Amino acid sequence: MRAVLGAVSGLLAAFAALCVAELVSALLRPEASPVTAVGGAVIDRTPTGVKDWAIRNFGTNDKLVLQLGILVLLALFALVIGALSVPYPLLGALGVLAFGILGSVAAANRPAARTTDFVPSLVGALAGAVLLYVLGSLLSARRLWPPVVPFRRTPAAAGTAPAADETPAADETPAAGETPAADRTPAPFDRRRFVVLATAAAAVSAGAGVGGRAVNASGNREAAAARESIRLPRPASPARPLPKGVDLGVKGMFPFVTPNRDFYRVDTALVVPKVDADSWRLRLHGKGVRRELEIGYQDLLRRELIERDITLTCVSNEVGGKYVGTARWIGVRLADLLREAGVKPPSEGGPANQLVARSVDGMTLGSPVDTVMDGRDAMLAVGMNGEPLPFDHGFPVRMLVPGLYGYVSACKWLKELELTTFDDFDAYWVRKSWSREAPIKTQARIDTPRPFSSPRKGTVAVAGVAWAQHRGIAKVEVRVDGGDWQRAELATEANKDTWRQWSWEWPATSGNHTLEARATDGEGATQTSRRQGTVPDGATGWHSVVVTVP
Ligand SMILES: Nc1nc2c(c(=O)[nH]1)N[C@H]1C(S)=C(S)[C@@H](COP(=O)(O)O)O[C@H]1N2
Ligand SMILES: [Mo]
Repeated sequence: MRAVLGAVSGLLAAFAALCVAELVSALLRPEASPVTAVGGAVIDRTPTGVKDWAIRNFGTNDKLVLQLGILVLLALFALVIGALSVPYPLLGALGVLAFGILGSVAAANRPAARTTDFVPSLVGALAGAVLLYVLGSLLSARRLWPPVVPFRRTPAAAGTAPAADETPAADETPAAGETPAADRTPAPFDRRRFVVLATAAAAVSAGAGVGGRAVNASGNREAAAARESIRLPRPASPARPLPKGVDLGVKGMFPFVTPNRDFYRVDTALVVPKVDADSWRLRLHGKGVRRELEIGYQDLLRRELIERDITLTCVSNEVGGKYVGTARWIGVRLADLLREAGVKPPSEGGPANQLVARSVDGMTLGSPVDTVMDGRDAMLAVGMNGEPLPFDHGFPVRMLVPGLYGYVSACKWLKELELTTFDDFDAYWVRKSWSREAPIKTQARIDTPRPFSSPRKGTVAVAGVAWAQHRGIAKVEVRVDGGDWQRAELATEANKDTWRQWSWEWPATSGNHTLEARATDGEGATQTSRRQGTVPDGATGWHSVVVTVP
């Protein structure tokens, strides 16, 4: 019974620790809360294979799954140290502290950590440790500390009075005021006191937790209001209006332009950074920079803005996957900024071949300088589909380089650009066994019919999208059950940096059928049939879909 109550006390102590830490981190910095910090540390240390698997299987929910996992482990640990706290209250308290120190160390070692980031976990753990010590002592029917003036000076009591809480022998120490028990049953504990204390602690903790949430929510509301008050200027170089035929309008297809709320999200941020645009600064420096730049958000908006339709793709996108989307972006031409700083690409004799983008959350992404400056619409984007960048997609400023996978180009929450070499610096994902350079691979995806669906006999529209950013799509072919390749109809091309819809009319006959699609890019290269996983530089192979026609 006491062990069970002890375990409950452990849970309560963990809850108290988390709630107090939540409040403290809300006041200091939301990213420094223990679960976020430990989660971030886990993400950074997760083997690439596992991370890639998680991204593929849990999608944007991978972070939720991770945080729930951490909470479950924490709860198990809390149950154990709680049970231990009954004979050994000090041990329980030390257990809570140890966990708090883990959180502190994790928070202090995050890439973009501030010096005070260790505080929330530590303060939370102290609160939890004191609580477990007190509850454990109550359950052990033991004095919290040796009385200053002993109640009685009987020889027996004097011998055991300084009841060292950590010695198990003290278990038999009678509580104050009781006569030493002759039998070996543990002294009764004060149930009422335990219940009152536990309830009060739970209530105070919940209050702290709710308070922390409220502080966070009000911070988020302010950030959202600040973002909503921004008016983006009209771009000097607007996007070409979308030709009528970019959307084939086939049922079951995704729209040509991906709405912001449906745009895939891939990043390592457990707490989305809420950057204040007014105080945001971008620093540009490094090898071959003749004039270092430091500019603010309004400086960027005052520059000549370009508007472009660009399809972004994640290297973790499996064949047939959904980590790809198209948006109309507004931003500043990156090459102009680099030229202003006196940067020359290696092809013109410049010393730096890698442009490293650094985010406010400590992420680093490296792009080839030659690619960024070869005339394509590489940009520092401020707008996405007619609004300032959403927080999830990098507000206030992110980088985009058409034709490169996101992990080597699309830094969100950007704060620094550094010119260096690939020999001198490995960016975050490169250290995790992804390739240094990663142009997007040509892919065709079948969006309709859906896998394992049962389309009706007769004419069935087989349709989807294909992409080969900056090379363009020249041809898409479909085949049924390994037969001859059939040329699909292509939608009008918006530009060669965007995906292109395609469709083919299939005279479907009864039975099980395998549909396959392959694309040929604007340079005449047809995508390979060789199946390769996403690591190290993007998946290859033909997308295939199996259907049953009744
Ligand atoms: N700061 C930061 N920027 C980042 C990432 C990240 O983890 N942190 N992930 C990159 C990856 S892998 C991709 S595919 C794109 C995804 O951009 P999106 O979430 O806006 O679709 O952002 C890139 N930029
Ligand atoms: Mo990615």
